[in-house]
Order: sequence, then structure tokens, then C-alpha cells
Amino acid sequence: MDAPLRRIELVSGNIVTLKVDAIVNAANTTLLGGGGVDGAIHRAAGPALQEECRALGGCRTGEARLTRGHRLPAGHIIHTVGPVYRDGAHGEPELLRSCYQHALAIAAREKFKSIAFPAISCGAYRYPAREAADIAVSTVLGFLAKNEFPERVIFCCREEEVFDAYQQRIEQADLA
Ligand code: AR6
Repeated sequence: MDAPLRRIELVSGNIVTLKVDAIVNAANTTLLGGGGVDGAIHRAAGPALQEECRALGGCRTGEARLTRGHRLPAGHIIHTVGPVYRDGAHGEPELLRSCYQHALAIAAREKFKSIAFPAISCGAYRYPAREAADIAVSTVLGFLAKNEFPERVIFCCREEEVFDAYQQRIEQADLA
């Protein structure tokens, strides 16, 4: 197994274009679609995704559910629901960490080689980018240290501020 840091990658752009075993969706508890990355994924995957999601009956904040990728280049979608950020003292860090843990656990169970995450909660749910990047990178590195799958984790950031926060956090891990 390669060192965890060698198994992560940071890219900028649109997550729906990535040809990986699974992309992660920053959904809401209904799993029926919305704006942001959720809207982009539902548009690109096509209406059969909503049908599959409807049958799941929703998802609690901090948990995750698996569907097929439908028209996406990605084989599957792992839908997770991030916390709405209030002040950081209402369980937000634990819930955000739980999103990454649950999504990674599904990827490990399914033996997915590659998985791509958006910056969960960093848009409509207003999580501060640096704090979210810290949780995302530390949780993923911790998981990879103990698990063979997924082999590769991509962080896909659309906004420059969020990309920069991830880049800084990854550099910090590289120096440690
Ligand atoms: N590819 C990669 N990243 C993206 C894309 C994309 N196509 N589109 C947006 N982002 P958000 P949240 C970034 O709001 O904060 C939805 O309506 C975006 O710039 O998509 O978890 C759901 O239905 C930001 O950095 O998700 C929920 O109701 C990050 O993805 C709610 O929004 C997350 O922003 C979830 O809010």
C-alpha cells in the first residue's frame, strides 16, 4: 500500500466529468436533488437518478447512501448530507467528519479503487473552507492509513478559495 498522502489528489473543476468508481454528492436529507453540486449531478446523471433516490427514502445528516451513476462517467454516486454550519459548536465538525467516514466506508466495502469528493457543506451550507478542508483531509488520510480501498481519493474543488484551503492543508500534511 502506498503512503496515504500519495493516494490523494487535488483537482479543480466539475466533479460530474470525473471517470472514477464513485463521486460523492453533497445532498440534502430528501436525496431528491437541489442546487450546487447536487443539482449538477442530478442534471448530468438524468432523471433515473431521482427515481433511484426516491426509493431510498432520504438520508440523515452525517450518513451516506449509494446509487448507480446512470449517465455519469462515474460508475456510482455516494450521496451524503453535510451539516448546515451555524457556529461550529452545534456538532458540525463531528457531522462533517461522519460524512467522510460513511462515504469512505461504502467505498471500502464496495472495493472502489477511486472516489472523488466535492467540498461537502462549503457552499449553500456555509462551512468555512479552512475548517472543512482540515476535516476532509485529516479524515481521509486517517482512513487510508487503515484501509486498502479506496486506492485513490480525489478532492474536486470548484471555487478558488476552497481549492486554496485544501492545497494548504495537504501541504501541511506533507511537511508533517
Ligand atoms: N463540481 C465540484 N464542486 C462543485 C460543483 C461541481 N459541479 N458545483 C458546486 N461545487 P453545495 P453544500 C462546490 O452548495 O454546501 C444543495 O442544494 C461548491 O462551490 O453544492 O453541502 C443540496 O441539495 C462548494 O464549494 O453543497 C443541499 O440542499 C461545494 O461544491 C445543499 O445544497 C459544496 O457546495 C448542500 O449544501
